Amino acid sequence: MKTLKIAIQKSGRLNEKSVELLKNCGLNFENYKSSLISPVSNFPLEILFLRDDDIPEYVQDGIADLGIVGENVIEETEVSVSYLQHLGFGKCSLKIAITNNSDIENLSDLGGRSIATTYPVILGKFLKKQNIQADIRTISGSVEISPGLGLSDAICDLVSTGGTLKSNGLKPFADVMSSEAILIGSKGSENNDLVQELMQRIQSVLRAKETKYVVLNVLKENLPNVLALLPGVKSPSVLPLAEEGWVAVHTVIPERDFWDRISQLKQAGAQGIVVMPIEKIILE
Ligand code: PRT
Ligand code: ZN
Repeated sequence: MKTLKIAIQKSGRLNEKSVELLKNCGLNFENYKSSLISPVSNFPLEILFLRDDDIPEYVQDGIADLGIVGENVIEETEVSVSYLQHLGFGKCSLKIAITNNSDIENLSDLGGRSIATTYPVILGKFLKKQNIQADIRTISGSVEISPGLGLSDAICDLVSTGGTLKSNGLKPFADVMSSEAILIGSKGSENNDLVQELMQRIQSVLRAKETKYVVLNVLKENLPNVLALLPGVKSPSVLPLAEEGWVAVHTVIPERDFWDRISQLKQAGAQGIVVMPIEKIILE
């Protein structure tokens, strides 16, 4: 079977999480910082370490079968690739920001103004949709300093914590797109058996991340109230305890409403609650 190639960022914000995800999929490889290609010893896969901007085209052209990159980069490069899986890291949003003392109040006020960005394609489409004619100034970096230097009236840049905007006297004004890291594939790659195997592994790691394993003890008479609060993969397991009248319940609960669920369980009579991380959840 042909060896697959997956392109990930060589260094930068997505590198560490991309490497961690692939390692959690059970793939053995060296995270060489100095080389471009790293072979995986226990799966027919090679890892290409690239600048993130180059990944979409490598995947589009089939030089790499798969890639991990921010959605913002894919949209900006307008490549034709398959979106295979959102990966839940590298989350940020592309926003238009204005100076704290700007007179811009409505989107239409951007008409005739200049906006500095490294995302002219995405911004251009956004403004066109809103029927706004603004002057897009494409620059290659440090977008946030351009209003202060008098180079533009506004900027359009990625924001995660908002700290960079704040420290440059800027405030968010409009959301253009939200983004996270995504697994992309060359067109048709989703039909490849090895790609499917890798995607299943990735999905089992992502599912496990979103879920916690919980063990708790409860008096039999309170069991119905506790069970009413629990989803489980299929359904919770209930096991008798050595102490008469008590049972242990084993289940998984979603990370997102974790703390609410735990306090509800305590109110329903759950005791000795133990919470554990899950490595993988394989459904089929
Ligand atoms: O060297 P290479 O070309 O590979 O990397 P790069 O420098 O172009 O990209 P990199 O590593 O900075 O970002 C890679 C990807 O991470 C981006 O394409 C996004 O998908 C994602 N990402 C998530 C971010 C951010 N969060 C982010 N905050 N990319 C950039 N930023 C920058 C932003 O441009 C601004 O300068 O961080 C600053 C704002 O951050 P806050 O926290 O102050 O709001
Ligand atoms: Zn880049």
